[in-house]
Order: sequence, then C-alpha cells, then structure tokens
Amino acid sequence: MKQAILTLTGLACGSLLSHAALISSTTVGMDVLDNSISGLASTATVSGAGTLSAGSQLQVNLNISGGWNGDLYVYLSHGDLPVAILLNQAGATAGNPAGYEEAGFAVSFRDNALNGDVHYYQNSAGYVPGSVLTGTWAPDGRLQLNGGRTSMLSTFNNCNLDGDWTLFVADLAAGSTSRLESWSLEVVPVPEANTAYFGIATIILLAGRFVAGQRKTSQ
Ligand SMILES: [Ca+2]
Repeated sequence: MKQAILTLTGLACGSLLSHAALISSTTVGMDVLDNSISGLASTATVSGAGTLSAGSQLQVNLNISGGWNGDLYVYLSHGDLPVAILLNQAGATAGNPAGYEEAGFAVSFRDNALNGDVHYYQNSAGYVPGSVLTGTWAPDGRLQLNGGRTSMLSTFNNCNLDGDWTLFVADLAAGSTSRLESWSLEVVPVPEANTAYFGIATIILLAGRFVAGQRKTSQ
C-alpha cells in the first residue's frame, strides 16, 4: 500500500519538475566585506533563454558559507526591472536586531515555496537546526527591514531572460565574514493547484479501491 502511494506521488511531482531548466550557474568564491554597504556584486549573462512564459517562474539557488546569516542583504537585479530582495537580515526584529546566528545558506528561492518567508525561517516547520540553512524558501521581499514584502521574484515574470543578471550581497553588521560561493538561476514550472488536487484525489481514490479490494478478498 505504501509503495503504491509513493509511486503515484512521484509521478505527480515528476510531471511538474520535468520542464525545469538551468539558465545560468556562477562560481564566485569571494568573501563579502564585513560591515559594509559596498558589498559584492556578481554578474552572469544569459543568452538564448528567451521570455519567461506565464506557466514558469524564476528560482534562484544560493550558496553562502560562514558568517552570520542575520547580517546579510542580498538582491537580484536584471536590466531596468525592480530588484528582488532575497535576504534582508534574516531574523532581525526590534527585539533581536542581530538576526539569526546560522553561518551559511545552501538554499533555493522561489515565490511560492512551502517553507514560507525566509526572514523568519527559524519559525517555519521546514527549518532544520544546523550550521547552514538548507531547503527552498520564499524571498524576504522587503526593501526596508520594516517594510512590506513588495520585492519578490515575480518582478521577473514574463521578462526577457536574456542579458545580464546581478546578484548583490552585502554584510550590514560588524563581526563574522560570509563568503559567496556560488549562485544559479533556474526556470521552473508554476505549480498548478488543479494538477496537485487531481493527483491527491487520484491517490485517495485508488487507495480506497485497494482497501475495498482487500476487504473483499479477506471476506
Ligand atoms: Ca558581519
């Protein structure tokens, strides 16, 4: 029974992921200047990718080692479009201005990530305590620390993907130094709610038939 459910779930997910495409991958390996708004900018040039279609969205994969996660401000820019704020001093609040203490990120960002807002990642059910944050998260989205989440990756919806993309990383507080290891851009499908519900409904229906069949057999 468990095997049947796992197989069906795999097929449902696999069909959503089959169109993912990596459009750039950049190895940096440079330290981010501690306590400086000048930061570190890394630029990647995409060519031949064309327009981001309506059924697709942008995902950013980010690897940063060391430092203090709550110090970092990270955004992605492309041409004249408004930037997407990926990180803005994760965990920082009026009561905890230093933010979260983990040392590094090995994460992906996409707007509808189930783990939710990366700014409060320690409050998420998807948070696994450790030295480096992992998993897929929604961008912080706040231009200002106390502002609204208006700067999401949806700023790039329907854009021409070709051209220069810049990832900017700054460390805004003294003590601890982070290192930008690498980053990449991926085009992934927007999950379709109807498809997910159909998959779950199918699984429940088949599971019900399986149980009914078992009862008949055992009678
Ligand atoms: Ca620092």
